Amino acid sequence: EELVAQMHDDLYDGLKDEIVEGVNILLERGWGADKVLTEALVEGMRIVGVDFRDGILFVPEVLLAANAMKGGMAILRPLLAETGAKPIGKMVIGTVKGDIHDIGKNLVTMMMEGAGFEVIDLGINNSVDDYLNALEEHKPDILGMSALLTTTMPYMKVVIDALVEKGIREDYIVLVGGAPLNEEFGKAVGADAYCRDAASASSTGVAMVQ
Ligand code: B1M
Repeated sequence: EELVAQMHDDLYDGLKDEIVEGVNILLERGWGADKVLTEALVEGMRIVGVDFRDGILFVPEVLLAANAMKGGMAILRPLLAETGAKPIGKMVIGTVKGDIHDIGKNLVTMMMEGAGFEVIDLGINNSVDDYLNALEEHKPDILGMSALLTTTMPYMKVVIDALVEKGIREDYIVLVGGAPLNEEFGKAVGADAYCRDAASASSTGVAMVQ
């Protein structure tokens, strides 16, 4: 599809208006919201990530790409969340302390909402106290944590250890995710599950609240 290739370029160039337009055109052509998300936006951001890693793109450019991606996600969000059903559970989610990456977390939020969860999104840079306060206030079934940096992912263990220490670890299903994590890490920090992507987060969440 020519338009999808064009959108990868537009995302790379941080062109928000073009991304918004591209998303709308694909939807008009009958594409499902999840297909637009995966093939046009997530794939485009993957390409950006490769060149960021290789020093071809820098933070300002990647910020523009992220901003363009968010413009597209804003259109898809209500479509993905369109279930109309009663909530099947509640989730508190946030990116851990020291980490400001939020695109993946936002996708997880969208997919969880689409699967019928009520989601309380704490945003980025959350301390142990931020998580604890939110758990106390919202009493969710699931706590979700996101980390995109190898330097911030160990903080997930700090949070889980705090839950254990307070004797409330078993009150919640703890799901973790983010590009640098893996199954083994999830086990090592004491999470209930590691989620490779937003789709597996929602299917794991659905399976675990039942
Ligand atoms: Co950052 N950054 N970044 N960055 N950035 C990465 C993560 C990096 C891998 C790039 C690279 O070098 N290749 C690298 C980390 C290296 C490492 O730790 N080993 C990196 C770096 C180094 C940095 C800075 C330190 C750069 C600098 O300042 N020199 C800095 C750190 C800032 C900080 O956090 N303190 C930084 C900054 C930024 C921007 C601000 C420019 C921007 C973020 C904008 C934003 O989020 N609002 C940015 C971006 C965009 C990226 C890349 C290019 C893309 C991340 C992304 O959005 N991916 C990224 C490269 C990469 O990951 N390949 C990179 C798309 C998203 C859909 O995927 O987030 O993986 P992802 O989420 C997936 C799954 O992981 C999973 O589901 C999602 C959807 O399928 N998932 C979960 C995620 N969270 C989950 C939680 C769950 C479940 C599943 O809970 C249940």
